[in-house]
Amino acid sequence: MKKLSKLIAIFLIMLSVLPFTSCSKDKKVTLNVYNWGDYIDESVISEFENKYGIKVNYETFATNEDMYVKIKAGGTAFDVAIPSDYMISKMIKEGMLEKIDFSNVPNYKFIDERFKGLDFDPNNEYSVPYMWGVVGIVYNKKMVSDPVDSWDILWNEKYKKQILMLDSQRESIGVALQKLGYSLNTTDKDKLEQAKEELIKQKPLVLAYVGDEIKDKMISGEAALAIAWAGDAVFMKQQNPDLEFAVPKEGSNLFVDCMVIPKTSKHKKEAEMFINFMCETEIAKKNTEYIGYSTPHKEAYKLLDEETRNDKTAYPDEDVLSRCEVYKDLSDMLKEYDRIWTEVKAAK
Ligand code: SPD
Repeated sequence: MKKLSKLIAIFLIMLSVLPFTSCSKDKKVTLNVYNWGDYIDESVISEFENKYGIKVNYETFATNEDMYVKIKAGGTAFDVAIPSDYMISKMIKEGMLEKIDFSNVPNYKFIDERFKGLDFDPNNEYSVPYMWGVVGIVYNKKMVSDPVDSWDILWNEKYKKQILMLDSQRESIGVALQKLGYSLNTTDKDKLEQAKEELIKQKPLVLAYVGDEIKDKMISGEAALAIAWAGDAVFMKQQNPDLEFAVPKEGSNLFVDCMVIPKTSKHKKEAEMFINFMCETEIAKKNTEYIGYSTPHKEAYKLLDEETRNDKTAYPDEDVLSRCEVYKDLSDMLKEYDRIWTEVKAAK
């Protein structure tokens, strides 16, 4: 009996020291990172893993709304996410984001002041800008004979079934609102209803509502016109010189996508290490060159080749920027946007 209790005691001691033995020495932290599709040079992820001995579980989303739903559901404990302006505002209001300890993100100093203190994070507490850009129309010069300077062209019968719209409610409803001369942040129900009617009227002309597939379809000449984020337009123009990009005279959207730490994070320190790493000059340059979007990183920008720095698609002049609006969080009105978008998508 004595022998048995001695054995049990040894077994219990072994169990208690197990977590501190070799097994745990090899156990790596896994960081869950959630980003837009086609929005990173993936070699950067391996560089981070090798440098810090942290494993990255990398997942992608297609719209801010998809990202929000998944983080809210809490199925995956995301440590870093990269939403846009208005969605960051919404997540802050709903208590979904951690405040960042900026003493762990010294490379934040490289971010251009123009992208700090913006409405969605006025005191720079929750977000670190990653990329920015404007929305416009990418078009094929060989297929489009009319001037491309107004959103109206996306309603021109001549281009029936040659038009691509973004499968993203803020972008598509925003374009319809600006076509009508309204702000893309309107919360006026009557104006929103008019925008819905415009989108329904346009539907027979639309070849497809797309996300990242827009690039293949425009590069291959399958479509003539598309709403596009400028960074994607940079990439498309490189692949097909017949493509051009324009920001309509009625105005457009300026977006800022930022790195944030959701409250679901179990590894806040490592999340801050990741964000800081993404702000290393060489890493920011690598991502910018790879994806084609506009960098808010002052030093990375200086290292880009002259042609890229002077590309007006990625870095538009002040006259273009001055007619662009940043999306605001529309709080309860978002339900209206959801309803309108559902009705547009369901319309025959
Ligand atoms: N490949 C998709 C990259 C998306 C960039 N962000 C878009 C901002 C939307 N407001």
